[in-house]
Amino acid sequence: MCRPGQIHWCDGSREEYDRLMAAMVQSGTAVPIARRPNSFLFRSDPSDVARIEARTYLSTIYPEDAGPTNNWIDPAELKKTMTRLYEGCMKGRTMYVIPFSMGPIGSPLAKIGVQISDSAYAVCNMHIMTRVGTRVLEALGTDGEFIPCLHSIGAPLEPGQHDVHWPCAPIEDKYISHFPEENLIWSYGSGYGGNALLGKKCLSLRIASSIARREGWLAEHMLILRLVSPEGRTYHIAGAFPSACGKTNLAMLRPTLPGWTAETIGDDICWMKIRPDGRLHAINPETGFFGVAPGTSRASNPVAAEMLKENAIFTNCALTDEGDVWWEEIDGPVPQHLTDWKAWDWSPDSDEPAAHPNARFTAHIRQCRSAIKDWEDPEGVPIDILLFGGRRSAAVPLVFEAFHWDHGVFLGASASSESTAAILDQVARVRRDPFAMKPFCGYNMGDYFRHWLEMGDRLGGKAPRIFYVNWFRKGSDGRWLWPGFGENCRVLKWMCDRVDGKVGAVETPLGLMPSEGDLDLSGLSIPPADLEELLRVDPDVWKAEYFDIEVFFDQFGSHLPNRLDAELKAFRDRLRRA
Ligand code: OXD
Ligand code: MN
Repeated sequence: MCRPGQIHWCDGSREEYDRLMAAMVQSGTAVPIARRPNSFLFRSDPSDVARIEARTYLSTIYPEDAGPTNNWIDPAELKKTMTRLYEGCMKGRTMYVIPFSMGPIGSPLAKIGVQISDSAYAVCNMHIMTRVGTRVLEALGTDGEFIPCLHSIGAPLEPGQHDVHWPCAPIEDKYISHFPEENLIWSYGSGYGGNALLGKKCLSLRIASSIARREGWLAEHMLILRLVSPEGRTYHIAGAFPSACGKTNLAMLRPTLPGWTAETIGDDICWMKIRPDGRLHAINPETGFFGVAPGTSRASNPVAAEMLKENAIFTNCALTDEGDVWWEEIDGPVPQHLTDWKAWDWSPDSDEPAAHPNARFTAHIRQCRSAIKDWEDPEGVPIDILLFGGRRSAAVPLVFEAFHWDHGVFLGASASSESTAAILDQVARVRRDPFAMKPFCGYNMGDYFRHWLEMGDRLGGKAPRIFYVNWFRKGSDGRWLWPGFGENCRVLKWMCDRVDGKVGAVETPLGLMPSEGDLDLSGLSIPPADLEELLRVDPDVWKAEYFDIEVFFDQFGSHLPNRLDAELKAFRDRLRRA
């Protein structure tokens, strides 16, 4: 169907990576970064800079199975449209066959995929983000199960036709399609990130969440972190936050409290299964980080800054005259001249940022100084604490704990975050992003809530405790009230103390909050008024939130579990009494 010029079976070797990179440097697609050994910059087409939710589809026989938060097209119709696009789409290009494993090869939690792609950029990124190559084929054998992933950038090359530096299809021809009833992924027209690295959002979240529902486990948009107390007690934390809310920074946390340490397990995706000990165990199915570059610095994330010194891929970052990558809020003074992500001259007077706001880095987990040693451990880690949250400049306090599992599911289901508007001074818009899974849930979100409730029933007394956090509350003067980053360990410590029954809590309409003095603020000079505001619950503001949640839940109709409706009513009653 795709009619490629040639076919290349990926063996996953270093030599293969180097050869593909060298060819992309030669063709002008990749720019070597002089200041960072074995690192390369890619500049995408301006139409192809992010995941495109409007062109992402969940194609099930019945629209109800995709639910109101997904774009639905009938599978027969979608396949017909896409088959027409795929006809001859790889003409003049190489078809790469990429066998890959999400999760350690052979782990009871792992899943194998085979991606077919005409993008060498996708192959190199997959090398970093997943386990690629011959050893995966060996594990698959002749009768193993795999998830087929078809990807084309949608830009055939006719003989003699000049190639562009980032070929892709126009927006209206881009399709990122999922057929969960067949465990099948078809992506067409985009070479960027989650649209092209099909192991990530497409397989590990959308398809995996639908498999997980059938098989009784969880595939989540969560970071995974190990926290170790000064006494050597280990806590494992998994946290769901929408994109660009600090998951990578939290995953690479450097605790400021003396004696506490943290280790990184994953920054984006978490697969959790109930193991024979009755607890929820988690693995990170990925092997690398595809992180947002702007905002990353030695101050905000020293671990990431060090991780990116070599062997990294950069996409849509700016370039300095000295031959280094640059992005907004990186360390040091702003250079007087840069080459921006579109390869144009840039100066501090320019109206637009030098790096695209969704510019990315790709780096392997073995380069991450804080990564756990046993990141290949097939058994995963037992989760003690689950976090939900988002970016909210008002209303939502720093931290509160769910009263019980069903309430925790309610907190996840009603989670919200602000997307700061592109236009300055426009009021930030709040969007409900349940479990940070709105763009990634592979089935009806109402059924997803039910699945979470049922997982709680199975876990019983061994269920992790659930907390909600907001690092982003601002004062009336627009200042961040909480220092964030490494100081977030103080909030996590309170959670650990709650798990161990060491501290009490105050009951509020939202949940259980720290009693005065229970948050360890030693060595931190935070004005008492700021702390008060950080933990304030305003019942009037929350009445408006309540109505917003009610409207949001309404769209799920009969798919909304009664138990979640009961939690909503209990919340209303608590607000009435407040
Ligand atoms: C995202 C990502 O957009 O991880 O969530 O890339
Ligand atoms: Mn993500």
